[in-house]
Amino acid sequence: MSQQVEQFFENLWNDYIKLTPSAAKVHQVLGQGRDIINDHVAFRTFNLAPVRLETLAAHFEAMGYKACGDYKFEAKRLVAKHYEHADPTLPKIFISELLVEEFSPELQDIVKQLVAQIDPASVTTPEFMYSGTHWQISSNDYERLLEESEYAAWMAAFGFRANHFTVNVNHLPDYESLEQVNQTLKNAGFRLNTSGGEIKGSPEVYLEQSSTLADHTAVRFSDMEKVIPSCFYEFAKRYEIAPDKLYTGFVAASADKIFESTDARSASTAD
Ligand code: OOG
Ligand code: NI
Repeated sequence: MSQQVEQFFENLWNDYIKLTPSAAKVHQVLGQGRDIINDHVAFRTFNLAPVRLETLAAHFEAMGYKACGDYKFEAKRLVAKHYEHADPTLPKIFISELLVEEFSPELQDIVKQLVAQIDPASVTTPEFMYSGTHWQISSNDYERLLEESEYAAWMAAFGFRANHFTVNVNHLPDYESLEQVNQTLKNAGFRLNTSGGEIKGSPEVYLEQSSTLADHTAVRFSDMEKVIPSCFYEFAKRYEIAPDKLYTGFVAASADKIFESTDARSASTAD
């Protein structure tokens, strides 16, 4: 892996753990000081120029990543793609984007005003992927977005950065199953996302996933500070689709529930 790519992922990680202090603790609890291999990193965006999924993906394509899978989330009004690299030590990349035109005129207005404040030149450098917000937003507008789309509200508060990293459980030396990983995390005091069950997916779909509920962090809105859910950590175990060949895709039905890890409301429901 080139030094530039290595530096990119280090900067991305450092930005992520600033908002997600529990991620460092996850590494300590599961890795006991050893290196952790990440299965993937996920990003979010809006389907508006200059920050469309394809534009952001170009940074990864320049690093040698190739587009591999397409996903659609009807209820959340999102689409996503995943990207893979020939170097197996590099994480897969999952990028989703909100279909802004499918929401109310009010949501569209708020989101368009945010995106209009981005300097298009800033999007052309890879640093954009951990540049955060490029705008001011009031707590009222945040609440207004939250009513319609938790995803839109998260984007408005946190902008462009890793939404989560994902521990590759196949590479964790001390764990055979995702249940064991979950139990260790719960014993250490972490709260898991229970939407769709603690474990999403199964060996039959070649992928099992779980995630923590997002940390909470203080965000400065234009009128006040508010403590809201930031980023989370995910855990993925992959199964063979052929001898010695692990499944490398994602599972839309499971991903649909993973999105809810940043939803403060999912902390109190157990469906
Ligand atoms: C992405 C949720 C989906 C996965 O691994 O299926 C996902 C997000 O919350 O932005 O990460
Ligand atoms: Ni994920």
